[in-house]
Amino acid sequence: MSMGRRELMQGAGIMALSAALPALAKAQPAAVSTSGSPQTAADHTIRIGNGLVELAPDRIISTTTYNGQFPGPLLRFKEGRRVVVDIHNDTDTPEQLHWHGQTVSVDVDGAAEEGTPFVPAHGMRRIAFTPGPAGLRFYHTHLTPGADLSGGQYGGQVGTVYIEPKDDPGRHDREVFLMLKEFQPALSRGGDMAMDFLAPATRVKALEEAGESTMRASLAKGMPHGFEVGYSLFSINGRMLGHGDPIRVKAGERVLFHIVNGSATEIRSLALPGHTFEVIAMDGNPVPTRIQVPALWLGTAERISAVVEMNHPGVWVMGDLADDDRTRGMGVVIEYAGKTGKPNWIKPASSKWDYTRFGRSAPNAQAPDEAIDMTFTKNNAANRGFNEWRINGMAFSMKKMQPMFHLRQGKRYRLRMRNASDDIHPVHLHRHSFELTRIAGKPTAGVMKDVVMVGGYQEVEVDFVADNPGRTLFHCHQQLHMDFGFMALFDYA
Ligand SMILES: [Cu+2]
Repeated sequence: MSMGRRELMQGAGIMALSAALPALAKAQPAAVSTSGSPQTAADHTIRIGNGLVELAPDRIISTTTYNGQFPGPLLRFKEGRRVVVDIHNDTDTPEQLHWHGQTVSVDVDGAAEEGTPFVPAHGMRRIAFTPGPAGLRFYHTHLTPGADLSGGQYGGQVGTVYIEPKDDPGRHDREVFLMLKEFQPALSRGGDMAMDFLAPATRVKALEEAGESTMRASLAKGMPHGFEVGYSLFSINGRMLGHGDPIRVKAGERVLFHIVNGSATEIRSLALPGHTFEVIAMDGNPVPTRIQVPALWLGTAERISAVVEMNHPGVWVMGDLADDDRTRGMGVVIEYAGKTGKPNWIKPASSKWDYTRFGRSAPNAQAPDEAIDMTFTKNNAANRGFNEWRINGMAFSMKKMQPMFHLRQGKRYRLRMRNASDDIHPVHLHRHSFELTRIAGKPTAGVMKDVVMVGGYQEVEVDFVADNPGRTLFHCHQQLHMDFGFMALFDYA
């Protein structure tokens, strides 16, 4: 999936031609559901259906995909230029395709909880929208499979979106897109995910005491630990380490990596021995402070755009810090021109992941109009052996789908999130971007995101402006948490 500048320019030329077509489509309503095909051509066509993913020659899995491939096709949009997308659903299950990180309308966002119509089974929907904001976004299914680990984002319905800015400066030599994704999920009791990489590490005593005593009470009643999900196969761009083409680089090149954590449930890390990452954007949005880091950390659905200066010739493994996951596929080979041999992995010096280092330390001048408090709690093994998750004491009901929070258009809100569990929750707000304002007690400003990891027994504060009317879903992006209660709806008064 790597592309040189010249190929990119050709791609842009094709887009310019196809951009003439939507003029015909403009007379149509924003979205139509139909079992037939519309008369005019769409800019992009996505077909949801079964496909084979060859992770390695002896590791071929059958799963639901976009256009029969994994990852789904890379969709390149131009900021502000309207696109028409046909979504065909060749499966027996009504589907939702979510445009993650884009400020689109409820009608196209792709979340049943907000009221987006389903793409009917064996039917299609044509949607039209104006892409934005610029940068790295992605698209994925938005069903809640619950205990069915063949559904939702456990399968292959994930693809990258790149929205080119109106004025693309293009200072890097080339771009490489990386999709991190596990396959073959299975239920387990208790996980082994890294938990100690977030900084600051400050925990809130009251949250810890509440969470620990609730857990102790549950175990004392004889309850087992709630189910977790683990995986046996790991991949980057649909290939296990050693089974895809290496990324071929030249000494002195500056390569811009666009990395998407397409996992249903896992937090991922990524390092390239002997090199550092200059993080230029998070969740597609340029960061105020570009710093060099030895390793990247991405919660589910987080994205990072980072430049690596290729200044350490050799053949290297770029991969996850977790040895188990990397050796089972979570890596890709970086090969310098003229270098041969077995790819090398060297464990980098340990580092912490601190969102505030990418921000401004000066507090934001804009005070919020209103604050919304949220406390996250875990009800151990309470729902058929699965943990039930609650926001302010409420597990989301898919039957009622009632908004919990009411917004007024134009107001700036501060979400004060308190995590009374020991899990890290990568929480996501649909159709809006938020600004990080406080991470585990440390003030920050200027980092705009749509997913943020809230550490175990920690507090995180983010601000957002209610500037995109309609129902808006907030949820933990860990599929198992989301499906078992960790969702809430905002609506506009
Ligand atoms: Cu969660």
